[in-house]
Amino acid sequence: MEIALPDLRVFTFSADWGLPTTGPFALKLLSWMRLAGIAYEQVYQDDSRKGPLGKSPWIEHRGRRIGDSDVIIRYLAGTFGISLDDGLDARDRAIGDAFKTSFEERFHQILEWELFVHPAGAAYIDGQVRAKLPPLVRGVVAASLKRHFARQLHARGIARHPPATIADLGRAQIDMLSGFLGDRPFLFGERPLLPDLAVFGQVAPLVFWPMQTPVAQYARSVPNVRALMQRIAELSFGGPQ
Ligand SMILES: N[C@@H](CCC(=O)N[C@@H](CS)C(=O)NCC(=O)O)C(=O)O
Repeated sequence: MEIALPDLRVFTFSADWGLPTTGPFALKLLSWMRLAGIAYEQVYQDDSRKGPLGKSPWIEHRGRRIGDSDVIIRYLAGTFGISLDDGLDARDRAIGDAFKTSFEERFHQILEWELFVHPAGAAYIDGQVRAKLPPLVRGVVAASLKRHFARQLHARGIARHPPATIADLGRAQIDMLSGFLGDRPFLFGERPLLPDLAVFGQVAPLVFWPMQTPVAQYARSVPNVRALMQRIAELSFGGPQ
């Protein structure tokens, strides 16, 4: 059953790579809403500074603006009576949460490094800026974006490593995911839970973007990881478009 919520607007980065948004946390949020049967209007906003926390995604609902994908999910679950109880026992729930945090905190840094710092990713971002902005401001915006993310990734830690170490760390997380998943369709069995969607948000962009960056190439080459991304994209959005 779909709950009619015409007044729920979700602000995300634009769509690309066959996905409804390029934003990893927004991708988790959108797929969670789809699977929960929550109707929403998606609004593209590529400037995360406009959000209440200065990060993407955020929502507007009945006059409230709420940032942070997890806070939004709790708010929507509470407001519309959707249970967040995934039926897991305490041990599996802890494992699921560790997966979610590992991918949203560490792997996210690797994703951003491949997207904003690796030459193939940086060329993509440059192309986006060129396509969307008038010639006069392109150069300034591209340079300031690059500076912003280089600083942020240095502060978060990942950019202090040489590229080969970053690629090793990323591949190790993909191996961990693949090893735990084995031949099951989802992390904990027959249906995707929030940890699956969190991992999907962080890994699907690399699997589906066309740039030949090292961790993306590796993630695509691991059959059960690639299949997990395909499966969740299919269930949530009818497949990568
Ligand atoms: N904990 C936040 C993280 C959101 C986040 O880091 N968003 C990134 C995009 S993936 C962002 O807006 N980055 C822009 C910036 O840091 O300037 C959530 O779950 O929504």
